[in-house]
Amino acid sequence: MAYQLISFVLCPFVQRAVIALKEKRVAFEITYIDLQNPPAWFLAISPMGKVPVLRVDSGGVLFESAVINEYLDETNPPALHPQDPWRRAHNRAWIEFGSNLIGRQYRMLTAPDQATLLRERDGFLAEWGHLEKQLGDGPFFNGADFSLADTAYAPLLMRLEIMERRYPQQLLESTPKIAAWCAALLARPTVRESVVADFEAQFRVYFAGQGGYLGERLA
Ligand SMILES: N[C@@H](CCC(=O)N[C@@H](CS)C(=O)NCC(=O)O)C(=O)O
Repeated sequence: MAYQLISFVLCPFVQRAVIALKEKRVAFEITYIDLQNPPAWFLAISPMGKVPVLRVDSGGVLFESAVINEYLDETNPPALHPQDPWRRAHNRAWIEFGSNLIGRQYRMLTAPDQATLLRERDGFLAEWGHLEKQLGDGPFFNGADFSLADTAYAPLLMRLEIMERRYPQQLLESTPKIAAWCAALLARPTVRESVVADFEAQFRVYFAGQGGYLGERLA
């Protein structure tokens, strides 16, 4: 099975699929597009105009990161979703929660002024508290086994680590389990190799260019 993953270089949702493919040691080709100026061929196959898009060798196309990862998981070993149906449903719910947090992180990065940033930060921390309560002894979301839930949160935590290092906002101080989880995820080779070599530099330049209060302070 040959896969083509269509990506924007900084997209956290595409990164979820990259990590899953690397965990499964499946070969794939990645094609980067400029989301500000998407090519016509991409708009023709992406009904919502968003990445990720996964194209399989039959010509079929999938979109939505959670759906793509479920498909990859069902068709390539090792299984990364828990076997237990309740636990699997629980993980799906928290993957969706992680997608909302990615949205909030983006709004923090692009908040036009400090007051807006602080409001977004408070909202982020309130949601963060719910997540902290879901974690056990680690090192991963479900304990010892790396899972699709980890692929879903690693991109968020990778960006958060950069934000905290460049402009500390105490985003990890009150959630020690998330902090330990973040360290475990960022140490994992498939996570480290899921972005381009100069990811941090590109991330900082991109958000500085958006003109937000925090984005400009990451530069
Ligand atoms: N729910 C989608 C979100 C994907 C998404 O928002 N991708 C962004 C880039 S990170 C995008 O393509 N944005 C372009 C647009 O909204 O026009 C998923 O999980 O795949």
